[in-house]
Amino acid sequence: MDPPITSCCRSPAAQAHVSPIVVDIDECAEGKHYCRENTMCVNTPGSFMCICHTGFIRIDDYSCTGTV
Ligand SMILES: [Ca+2]
Repeated sequence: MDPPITSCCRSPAAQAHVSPIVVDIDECAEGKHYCRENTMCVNTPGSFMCICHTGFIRIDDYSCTGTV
């Protein structure tokens, strides 16, 4: 006799529960962001943001300044 198949993940019912997973890179943690001085890198799904520190003025998407 063949032994019983012990696969947990090959039944159609199990596959139906697999949902698409957004593969995101944490650019902040991996140092792949381009945030410059006076900003804080914030990871977002598929991208990242550079947030100005409190009191600093945004120059562009990646940098802020404390002096005008
Ligand atoms: Ca990201």
